[in-house]
Amino acid sequence: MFQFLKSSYQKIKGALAKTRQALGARLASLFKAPWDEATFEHLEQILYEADLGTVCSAELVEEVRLFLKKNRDAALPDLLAFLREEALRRLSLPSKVHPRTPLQGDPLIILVVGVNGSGKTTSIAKLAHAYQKEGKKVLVAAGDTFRAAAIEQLTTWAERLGIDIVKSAPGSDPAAVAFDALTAAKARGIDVVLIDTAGRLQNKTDLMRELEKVTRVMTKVYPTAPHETLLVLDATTGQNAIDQATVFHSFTPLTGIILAKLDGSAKGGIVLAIYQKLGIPVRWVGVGEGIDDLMPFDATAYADALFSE
Ligand SMILES: Nc1nc2c(ncn2[C@@H]2O[C@H](COP(=O)(O)OP(=O)(O)OP(=O)(O)O)[C@@H](O)[C@H]2O)c(=O)[nH]1
Ligand SMILES: [Mg+2]
Repeated sequence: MFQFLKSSYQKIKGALAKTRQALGARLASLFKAPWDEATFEHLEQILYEADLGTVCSAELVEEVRLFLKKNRDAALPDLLAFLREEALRRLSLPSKVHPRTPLQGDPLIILVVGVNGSGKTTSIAKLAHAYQKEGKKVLVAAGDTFRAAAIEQLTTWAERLGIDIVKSAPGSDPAAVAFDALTAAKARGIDVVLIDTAGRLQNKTDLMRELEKVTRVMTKVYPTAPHETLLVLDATTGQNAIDQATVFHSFTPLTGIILAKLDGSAKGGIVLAIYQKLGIPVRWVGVGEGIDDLMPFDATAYADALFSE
């Protein structure tokens, strides 16, 4: 797997700084007076506003209630430690989705989907770079045939990284591009194929159906493809991210999430909300616009970064 950079923990911590600051200061304010019913309501509101979702926020409040009953002298550091443990416990529950393993000798094929502007193309470039650093031969496919600029954007990244790209004319069928990319991967002995797609709103059914076709066509070249379907979510989106994940998952079964733009968000709690609701893990987090600003998701680092002073 990937070599964990020593700085990765610091980067995640940095990216969650806004969420942590918002949470930490507000959680501290709960200890200004003895806890009563209003304090618990306030706690629920704080968790909800960090995007932990209604169910997760309400459950955590009940757990904190029990914790404080048993630990009457608990102070802020104790509450934070408890919430950290609880977040980690939730993220350690078994995932409901499973990436497929490529057959012996086949490349790893990753389809990347998401709404407009969520960070798909940038995340593909970052992922390509990460795999490249592992010594893998990477090919990207410009499956966003919707706009000429989208093809150019991926071409620029491919040139900069010195990796193969398969593309077609603007307006052509994205399924055909995916098919060509897999055929090229087979011929060229590629290790990892990353397929970009056009941004689409989850309520546009025909565009969602197009994704079904893209995945169907892939199986003609590699029966087990795609091995991974990653949904890119913009961490600043809020609770609509849950709806996006639900609908995309129903059209193209997801194996994981790339949470982009965590650096600009005070709503890092969405990771917990999505895992609670759908059991789909965040696999990568985007922490900036640079090529190295993508980190493998680490639940311990995340829980630590979310709930600390
Ligand atoms: N700060 C920050 N910016 C990011 C991150 N990921 C992507 N971006 C920026 O978000 C903007 C949109 O990124 P794209 O990768 O083009 O998004 P996309 O999903 O491919 O967009 P469409 O193809 O138009 O649907 C760009 O300006 C990126 O630099 C991130 O992790 N952090
Ligand atoms: Mg794009």
